[in-house]
Amino acid sequence: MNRRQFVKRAVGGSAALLAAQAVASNSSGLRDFDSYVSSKKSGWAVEAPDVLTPLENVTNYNNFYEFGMDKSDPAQYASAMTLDPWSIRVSSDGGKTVDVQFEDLLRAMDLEERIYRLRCVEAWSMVIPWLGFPLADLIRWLDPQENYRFVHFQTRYTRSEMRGTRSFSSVIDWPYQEALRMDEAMNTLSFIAVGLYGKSLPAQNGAPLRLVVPWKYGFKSIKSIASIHFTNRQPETSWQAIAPHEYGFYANVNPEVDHPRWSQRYERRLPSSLFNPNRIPTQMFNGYGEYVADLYKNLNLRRYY
Ligand SMILES: Nc1nc2c(c(=O)[nH]1)N[C@H]1C(S)=C(S)[C@@H](COP(=O)(O)O)O[C@H]1N2
Ligand SMILES: [Mo]
Repeated sequence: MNRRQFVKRAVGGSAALLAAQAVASNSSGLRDFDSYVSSKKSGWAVEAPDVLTPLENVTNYNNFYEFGMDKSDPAQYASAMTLDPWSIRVSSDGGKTVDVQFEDLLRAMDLEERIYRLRCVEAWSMVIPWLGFPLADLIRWLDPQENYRFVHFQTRYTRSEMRGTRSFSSVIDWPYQEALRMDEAMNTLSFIAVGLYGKSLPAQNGAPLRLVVPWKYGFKSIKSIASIHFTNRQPETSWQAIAPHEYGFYANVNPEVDHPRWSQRYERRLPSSLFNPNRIPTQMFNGYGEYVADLYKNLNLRRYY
């Protein structure tokens, strides 16, 4: 199937999307109205319930430094990226290297929709209906021959198409890279998105495929993946390499551990404005502790932020 057809097949027109919105609006019933009222009493302007962030915000307020550092740069410039053909180089310590075509990978996966909160380390957040498949399914399909401890991802790096990588103010040693411990990668929440809002991924959101790790700060959710490497050594990750005292390898959302330059206790749920800041309390593990807290039961989360 070509890329535009696959989404239609996967979600059966817009029915699945409507169902997804129903799920989201169910959670904005009485309970959230109560929290809205109590938040007013405690002095907050507005407390936003988990409703889907409008497509407009999801696709126009982005971090994708390959295309520039302003939030509007990716929407303006990411379409310069050649998406077709797209292959992913898959390798492992001591193993062989293969190039997988995106279409072949897609054909092998069953697509599903997942609505996740996305919490950026900069303290804004969104709620996004992704389309994709569990990272665990992809790893099983790729079939690394040993039990490696980490999986390492790199973003496509085409300097000629990525104006942000040519900029003098760019701080990242390209390509952008991220990694997960293997048990994190195999967790049921770790997801590879190939679409959002029922359509294939817009370039600015990391087309044609990107990671989504909803209990970690957004920078772990690496976009436009061009390579996957299985390894036993903890890989270097882009933000940790730039400022290790500010950004850790784990990067679990944690209201108790502040960024050295700002608090992580609250977040701005988009869309927000000066008069309607939508400031809400940040939840431990971004609210996904039930699924992921076990992964860290032997880890000091202050030390391993
Ligand atoms: N390759 C790459 N991936 C990236 C980034 C980036 O600059 N380059 N930014 C990260 C950050 S900081 C966030 S918050 C999310 C934003 O995803 P979104 O723009 O789809 O909301 O992408 C992450 N993935
Ligand atoms: Mo981020």
